[in-house]
Amino acid sequence: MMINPTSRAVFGLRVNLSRCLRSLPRLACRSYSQKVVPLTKETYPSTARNQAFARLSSDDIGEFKKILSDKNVLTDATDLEFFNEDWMRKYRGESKCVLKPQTTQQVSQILKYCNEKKIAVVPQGGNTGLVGGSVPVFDEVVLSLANMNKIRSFDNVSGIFKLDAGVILEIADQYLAEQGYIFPLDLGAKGSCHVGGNVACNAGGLRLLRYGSLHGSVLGLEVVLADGTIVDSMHSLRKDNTGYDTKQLFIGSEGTLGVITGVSILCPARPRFTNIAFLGLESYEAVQHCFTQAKNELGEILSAFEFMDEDSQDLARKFIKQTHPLEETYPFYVLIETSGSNKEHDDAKLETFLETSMENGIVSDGTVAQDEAQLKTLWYWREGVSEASTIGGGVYKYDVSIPLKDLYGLVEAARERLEEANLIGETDDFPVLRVLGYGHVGDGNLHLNVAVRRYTKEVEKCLEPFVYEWISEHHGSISAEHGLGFQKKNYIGYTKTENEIKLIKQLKNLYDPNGILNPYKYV
Ligand code: FAD
Ligand code: 2HG
Ligand code: ZN
Repeated sequence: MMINPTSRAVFGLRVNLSRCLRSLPRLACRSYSQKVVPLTKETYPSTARNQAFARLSSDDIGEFKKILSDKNVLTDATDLEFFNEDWMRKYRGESKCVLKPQTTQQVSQILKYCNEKKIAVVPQGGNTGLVGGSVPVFDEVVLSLANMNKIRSFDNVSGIFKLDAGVILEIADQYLAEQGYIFPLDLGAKGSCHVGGNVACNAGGLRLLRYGSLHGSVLGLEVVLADGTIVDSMHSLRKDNTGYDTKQLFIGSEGTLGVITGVSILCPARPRFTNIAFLGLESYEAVQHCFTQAKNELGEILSAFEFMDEDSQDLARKFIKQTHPLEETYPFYVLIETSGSNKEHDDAKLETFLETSMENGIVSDGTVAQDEAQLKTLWYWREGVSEASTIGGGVYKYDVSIPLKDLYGLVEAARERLEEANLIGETDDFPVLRVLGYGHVGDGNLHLNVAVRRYTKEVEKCLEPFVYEWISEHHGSISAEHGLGFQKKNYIGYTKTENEIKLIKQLKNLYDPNGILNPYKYV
């Protein structure tokens, strides 16, 4: 999108962004060049297999083949690899069977059978989750929603969209774009993750600031319970005050309460004009001032406010291997997106905001996208950090909510602790390569990434429970958007009270008395 040329003068667009556009790597794809990921049961031996769960027999496979066609029951070791291993290459299970149902009825039959036989099941979407929740810990059966990928209906007056849980987020959004609408969630893994997976972990993403949480936009769900019961609440109502709002329980339940097979979601009209500014700032203080000013001056057109520190951009430079949008380096960077319906109005607002922030010294440098391609490129320097963090071979990821004033303090504290322990350095002798901080300032959500050359117990012990204690002391949450999964199952107490945890356990027992759904995770 073009912005008024005068703002270019303010910002001195020094970099020819079109140079950055060549061969950007696709987001959320994985490299299999590294050595084999150790089994989770070996890395975390304190978690024992629940012997109440049955071992899969050839009779069970036969039963599954009666429910599904042969090609949708995977048992070949090579076919199973992707489903057993998580995106970070940190967790690996040893499931012997992946089931790929095509209908809700088939999901129901599978779960009914597994519940009766006490066969543990891991529901899986695009397998892009970042807490080890989407892969088996031991020999659980994987129930992949990948074949449930049909769009069911779209109402272009109300914006209500109904679709199967296995539709890939980007495909859902492309469909809506053709109708002049937008999916109210966007994230770096959009090319691989499923809308059902997004709902299951209550993903936040890059525009929560504008469109709010899935707890608000999801209007209804179709869910299959552990015993095979199909609960159809695919409603089309924005307002419904009858009884408990049970769908909310499944949003963020990470596959522990039921399998989501359908989603009904309210989608807003697609903004017609979008601007992106990518700014360099001297301090975290300046980032906070910039946010306040953006809210005040951009108001209703502000649709994203993201920040990145220099370490995160330095790894992104190494990963993306293109020229950075800003020539100079800065301790912090901010990406601001505006979206609206009146180009002149939006451009004028952004220009005033940029001029004021430069004049009062909050922002030191910046660039604005001039067209759609540059817009994507600037976003890539933010979205690509998640993948860039894996460049050394592994990464410890923490996604936290902390009151804004303390947000970056966690990155500094973690860095200091790793330095004191002599675990971080430029050469291969050190396990830790870099400590990165970035995230959704607009939502008070920090991503602390510790990029490592190898996963080691020494680093993990240095970080955990230290990170969780720090968050708790600063009145934060140990998960802002990625959930608990396997990684944080022992740490929920740092955020939730004893009675809250008791309630969660009671609900789990009620919905899944045999505990077959996604065991060893959550709590
Ligand atoms: P999976 O990874 O397959 O599963 C995630 C969890 O949900 C698991 O516990 C699984 O058992 C359960 N599950 C999956 N499908 C179902 C279902 N149909 N029914 C019941 N349970 C199910 N997250 C954010 O919140 N914001 C971001 O900005 C963001 N950016 C990301 C960027 C990258 C590059 C990557 C790799 C991940 C990112 N994530 C982000 C993590 C994020 O949670 C996921 O990408 C996405 O929401 C998971 O969807 P999925 O289909 O891959 O689910
Ligand atoms: C993001 O905001 C995602 O980019 C992923 O939530 C963060 O990889 C991460 O730690
Ligand atoms: Zn995020």
